[in-house]
Parts: sequence; C-alpha cells; structure tokens
Amino acid sequence: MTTPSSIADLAALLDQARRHGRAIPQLTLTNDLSLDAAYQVQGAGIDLRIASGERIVGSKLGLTSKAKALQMGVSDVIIGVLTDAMHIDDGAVIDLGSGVHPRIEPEVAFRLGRDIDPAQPPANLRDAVDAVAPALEIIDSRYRDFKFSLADVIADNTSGSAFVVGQWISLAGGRGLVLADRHVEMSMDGLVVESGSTTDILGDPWQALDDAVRMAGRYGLRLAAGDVLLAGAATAAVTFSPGTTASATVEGLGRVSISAAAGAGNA
Ligand code: OOG
Ligand code: MG
Repeated sequence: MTTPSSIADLAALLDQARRHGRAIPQLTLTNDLSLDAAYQVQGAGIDLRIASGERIVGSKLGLTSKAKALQMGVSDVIIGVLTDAMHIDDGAVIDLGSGVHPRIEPEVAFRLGRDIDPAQPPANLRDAVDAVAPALEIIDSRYRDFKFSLADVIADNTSGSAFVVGQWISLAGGRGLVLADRHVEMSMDGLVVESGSTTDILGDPWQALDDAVRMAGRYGLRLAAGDVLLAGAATAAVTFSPGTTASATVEGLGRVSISAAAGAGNA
C-alpha cells in the first residue's frame, strides 16, 4: 500500500506523462500498488483534470474482450473515467501530437437515461440505458512500450485518451434490443484491420452494464443521466498513426469514424 501523499505524487507523474506525451516506467516497478490504491491514483488524476477545467462525461470498461486481455497480458475487467476533453465528434480530425503511442479499438457505447445508484440499482438495469451506438476508443498508455500490470493500467485511467461515438440509436420502446452476436469491423483507410463480434465483449455487451455498476460502486465512480459508458473493445487495438482514418462498424448499429491529422510526430 502506498501512503496518501505518494498517491498524489503518482497521479501527478502520470498526468505529466499524459500532457507532455512522454512515456514513464511502470509504477509497480518501484511501488507496491494494490488495486484499491491504483483506483485512488486514478481518482486523484481525474481530480487534476477537473481542477484544470474538465468535466466527467462517463466511464469505460476495459479488458472485457479475451483478445484484448491476451494482447495486454492482464485478465480482469477494469473501469476508467471519460471527460469532456476526451470526447471527439464522429468524423472529426484529431491531432495525435501529444500522444505517446496511440492505438484505436472498436467499441459499443451506452448512454444512461437516468442516474444509477450502485447501492440501489434499478431492478432492470437496462431501463437506465436510453441509447446505444457504435464507438471507437483511442487508448494511449503512459507507460513505456505500452506494457503494464493491472494496477498500473488502472492508475493510468485504463489508458483512456479519447473516444468517438456514432449516431445514437434510441432504445425508447425497444429495450429488448439484442446486442450480442453482431459482427464488428474496424478499418484503417478503408482496409479491414480487425474483425470480431460483440459477443467478444463479455459474452454480451449488456453484461458490461452489470459490471460497470458493480465496479462503480466498489471504486466510487459515478453513473449519471446523460453519461456515456463504453462497454469495452470487441477486438485487439491497432496503432493509430497520423494521416490515417479509422472507422468501425457494428452490425445493425452503424458506423463511426475518426481521422488523425497528418504530420504529428509520435514516439
Ligand atoms: C487498457 C484499456 C483497455 C478495452 O476496451 O479493453 C480498454 C489497454 O489496453 O491499454 O479500453
Ligand atoms: Mg476500450
């Protein structure tokens, strides 16, 4: 366990790495970091972002797909926070200039129609979701070589960097919408680079909602009306390079895309 002051120091270290796009060694190489302490570092990092004017707009689950867990060598679901500064419009061009080594992955997004109190969740959690959409998440580990332990990646806000949501599909009157077993494809400049199925997200993306409520309750994250919840990647992530356009389609849900501005150098 680390002391409260070192939690603030670790959060500051990660925050600087993020802002300057400079990778740092894994915290767990020199710190004995429990998962609880790692979530405290994450929370302290989010507090720094709020202090600099950002707003929380949602949360994200990670390592919900076996392909992702294998790719990263870790094996437990994790949760992180989304802020307004991380939100990118569908079809927009972003500057990866301050990224360390950005990657991109296809996701399913939920939008909450009401607050969820994890201590007293609604009997049918799906009632709290008012829309779903295809999404892309840009992840960017602040650790060297994109290598980390579970505690490291939790402290690093689960590698959260940016996210793009496609057109929302309202669930009004249709909450039985089946989300499992939908084909997912991610393309780079029009060429398919990853494909999979929404079943790869915990067996069914709806399961992410249960897990998010459990994890949010345990680690004190909020689930508020209007918040976005990223259910987790359906495939492994791929490098997102300047001058390329990434797009994802989720069968029956539509398409979402984002371009990286040309010319930015990345480590
Ligand atoms: C951790 C973030 C994982 C997902 O959807 O599985 C994640 C990482 O792979 O760096 O966002
Ligand atoms: Mg993700």
